[in-house]
Amino acid sequence: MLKLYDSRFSGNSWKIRILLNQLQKPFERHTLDLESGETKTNEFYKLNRFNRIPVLQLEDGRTIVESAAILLYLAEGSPLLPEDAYMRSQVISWLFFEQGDLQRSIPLARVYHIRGIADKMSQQIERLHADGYLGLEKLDRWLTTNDWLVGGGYTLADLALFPYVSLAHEGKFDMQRFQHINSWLDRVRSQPGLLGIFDLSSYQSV
Ligand SMILES: N[C@@H](CCC(=O)N[C@@H](CS)C(=O)NCC(=O)O)C(=O)O
Repeated sequence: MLKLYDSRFSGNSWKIRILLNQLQKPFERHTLDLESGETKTNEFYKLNRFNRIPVLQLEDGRTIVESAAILLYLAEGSPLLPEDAYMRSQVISWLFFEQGDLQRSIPLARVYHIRGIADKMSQQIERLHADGYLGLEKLDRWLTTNDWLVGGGYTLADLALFPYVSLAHEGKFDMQRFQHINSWLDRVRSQPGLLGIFDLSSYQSV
């Protein structure tokens, strides 16, 4: 059976659980505690050379690291990842955008607030907000004329951007500014099998 190494609050891991649930693939969930350093061990290094989650371990023991790579692997052959090379490239470009333009700013601002160290980190948070807003503005602009990120319906691109964009308010991003993003988030939330971050997948065995 597939094994997913994740943590409770991780948006990157949430992406993978949504996809596994939507594809109805059973998996074993191994939830690690990041604050106590469970990803920093030599043992965990054998699973992920970057010492972080999420990690997907295949039945034969091989691992896939980086959430975008895991999503692409799992979605292969499903309607969420177009077969047509051009349409597929459009999905992949959003995955790169998520990693390059949203991935540091939103998760870090959120983590500082969740861990109660936002006051101490206020200067860093200001910079993260400035950076994150640039990405969110680009996304909102696209959504003024498009209901979905690629083509006429929900794809892996929407799934990949949904977790951290929907969590941005936890990093005190003012999401009231982005009405097109908010409508898109509602459309994504209404997709079958879209789990909440703390929901348990019905396809999970442990
Ligand atoms: N680019 C990576 C980022 C993964 C990442 O930042 N993981 C975080 C949790 S969401 C983590 O393991 N942090 C612990 C650490 O880096 O020590 C991905 O998309 O999978």
